[in-house]
Amino acid sequence: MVLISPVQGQLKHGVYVITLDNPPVNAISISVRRGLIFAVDDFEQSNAQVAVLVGSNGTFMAGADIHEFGRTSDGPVLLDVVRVIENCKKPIVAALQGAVLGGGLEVALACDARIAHVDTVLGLPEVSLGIIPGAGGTQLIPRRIGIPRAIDMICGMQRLSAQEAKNVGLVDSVVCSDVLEAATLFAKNVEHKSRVRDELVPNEDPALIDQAIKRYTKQGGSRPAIAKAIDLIQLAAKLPIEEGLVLESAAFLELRKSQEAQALRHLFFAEKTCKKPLYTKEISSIPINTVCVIGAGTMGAGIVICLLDAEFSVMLLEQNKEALDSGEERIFSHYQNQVETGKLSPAEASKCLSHLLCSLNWEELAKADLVIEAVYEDILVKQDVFKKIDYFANPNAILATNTSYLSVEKIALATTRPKRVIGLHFFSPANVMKLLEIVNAKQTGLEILHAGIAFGNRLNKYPVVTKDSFGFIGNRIYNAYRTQCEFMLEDGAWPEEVDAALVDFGMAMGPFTVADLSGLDIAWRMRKTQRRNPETRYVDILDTLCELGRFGRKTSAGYYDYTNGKKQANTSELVRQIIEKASQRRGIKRQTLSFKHIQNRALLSMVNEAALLMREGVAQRASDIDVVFVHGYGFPRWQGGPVFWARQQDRQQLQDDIAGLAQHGGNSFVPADVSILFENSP
Ligand code: 3H9
Repeated sequence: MVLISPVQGQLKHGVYVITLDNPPVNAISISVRRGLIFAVDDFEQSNAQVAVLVGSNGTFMAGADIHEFGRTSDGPVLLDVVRVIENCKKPIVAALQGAVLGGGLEVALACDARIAHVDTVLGLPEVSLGIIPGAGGTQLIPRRIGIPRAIDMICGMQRLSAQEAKNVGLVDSVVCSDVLEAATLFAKNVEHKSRVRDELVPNEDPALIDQAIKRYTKQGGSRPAIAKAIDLIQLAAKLPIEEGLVLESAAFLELRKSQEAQALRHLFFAEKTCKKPLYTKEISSIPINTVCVIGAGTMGAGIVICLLDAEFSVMLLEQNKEALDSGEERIFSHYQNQVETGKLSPAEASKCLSHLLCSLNWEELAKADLVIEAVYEDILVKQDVFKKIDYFANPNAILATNTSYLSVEKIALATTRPKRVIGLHFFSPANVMKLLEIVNAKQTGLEILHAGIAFGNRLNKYPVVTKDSFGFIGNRIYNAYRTQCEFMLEDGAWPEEVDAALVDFGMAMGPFTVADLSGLDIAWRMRKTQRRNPETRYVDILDTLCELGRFGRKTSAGYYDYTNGKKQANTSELVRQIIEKASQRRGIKRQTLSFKHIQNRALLSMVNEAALLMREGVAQRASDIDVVFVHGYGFPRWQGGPVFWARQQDRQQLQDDIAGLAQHGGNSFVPADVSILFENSP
């Protein structure tokens, strides 16, 4: 027996079994690469005629070790491992289960055959990390499945089930039994080498190739990794494999060090980190099976849908029948649409809906383990509802408010059990948006906080913990950003210029398009409840628009005008006059602002607020802020989030620029010490 950590080679009944054990997901780190090369060499020298390669921990290999991408390492690269397996004189069979991703799939393709357990997931998700497959993926995959499918798999980051992989020819056999045993049995009948690299790329209809390319290059959305992958996949049909591999390897190394790839890696780890509680204490978990949502508006209905999708038993409760019926209608039509568009089968949709009870009877509340209030955003209304919840709910239930900025503490104090009250801030549409802010109010018990995080994980959302502070993490920073954008209107920019500059940076939408979409009246109402410091620079353009009944898209007029629901590209003469008058009142001589100027001020305002709330302990980790902005506010993923952006700037320059921002913000602007964003890692 030869022991190589973390790769072990062992002769079993005449078959050489290579086992990889690198928990948790068998990432292919440097020691794995060395171990695999050593094991294949040992196999060649052994009496065995065939080998099986298998992973421990219920998984094959989740790909290259992403931690290593930012470091330089000597020693063999993954392509060396692939070549060693391909050039081994004796056949090697891959026994696949769990994750066969990225480099894991490339290693599997280097083997002579692939036997997959039915639970296997195969894919090449590299472009989600701003890179391309770097150990043969772009050259081997098209040889097996053709160019159009290879483009879909690599650029579309498709993850195939074992059966789907078998159907397209990536896998030889699918088993429900022990995959090592099945692969060993299979291996005993394999007599000679059968390398994917020796196959020819099948001839394909050029129209199909063009269509596949268009699917990933439309609307200028083609990121560099996607464009590069498309080139290389097409070259697979034109170049000898060795030439293709050299080009692929060079492109992989180049992309790996790009800022975009660094940003995407940062988010990969930030997204994993936010799912974990920061405290170390062992906390027993509170089971949540039945959830009651109060309020059948857009938000309530969206929350119900995401709960049904996650297989909770759900009650939707309302005070009035009309509202309940319309919420129920919304939920039913969502599932009907899912069936019509083929996203769910009729049986799956019926199964989800069978777990829903809509009721006007508050006594039903007693059955819920978790109650989520999603009513009108008004502290008095919410406090009233919480008094009622407190009366009807089970004493052990967790009580949650979906407020987006109100004090959870004040809401909790309306009950006799503030310890069991938490904020669960969903983002609209709640069944689509992946962010969930978990508001840890002053009295919230640790076990309730823990249950909130576990609940977010079960919903497959990013559960970011935030302190109970006005606007929490997201709306607080967004407010600073939006305020700065309003300053820029007074300073000389039109709404469409600010929007275009920020879309150019990569934001999903500009702030004034967003404001029109969400309704200006909501911000107007909130502003009226806030006490204003006379020293503060206050832009009243939004108030004037609202006084004219221009509430945004829903009234066909806001910052923009809408004709038959279609937004006009430029703001109207009327809106321009309102903006010009606002500039005059402040004595500002309007100036043209460049895209760069607009982008910088908008980003600096976010960074400044991020640093302030880190100091106040509103966010637990700086990387959580990036998760919030990417998943809740349309911040471009490839820019990594406001904190990642800040970390790419020269620290002193950033600090100076923030001091400069004060000149636009008036006396109330608080410049932050940004060092906390650099120190606090992640
Ligand atoms: C690549 O392969 C490039 C090659 O083509 C070329 C090379 C030359 N590396 O998600 P989970 C960690 S690029 C390092 O919570 P799940 C993860 O951080 C790579 N670590 O579990 C977490 O750590 P922690 C292409 C990794 O069961 C822990 O594993 N591959 C890696 O929900 C558990 O993760 C990918 O992009 C990794 N590759 O899902 C695969 N993967 O506990 C990305 C995971 O400390 N990974 N970790 O927070 C995934 O899709 C999911 O993690 C997976 C498991 C499905 C595997």
